Amino acid sequence: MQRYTVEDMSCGHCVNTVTRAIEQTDPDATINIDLESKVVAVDSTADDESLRQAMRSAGYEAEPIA
Ligand SMILES: [Cu+2]
Repeated sequence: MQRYTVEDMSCGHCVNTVTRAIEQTDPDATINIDLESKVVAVDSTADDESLRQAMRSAGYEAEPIA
């Protein structure tokens, strides 16, 4: 499970965009997004950099939560 803070997520549209970006990288990913805390939790076989790059390409900077 990888967790990220995505500060720029502000509405359901953002959540959908981030979700789609991750699914394009790993269609089998399990994605849990809490808009209130702006936390994206991803259970995926894709590596960290691929996931962050996918979100970055969609316009969202994802900071890993240690
Ligand atoms: Cu939005």
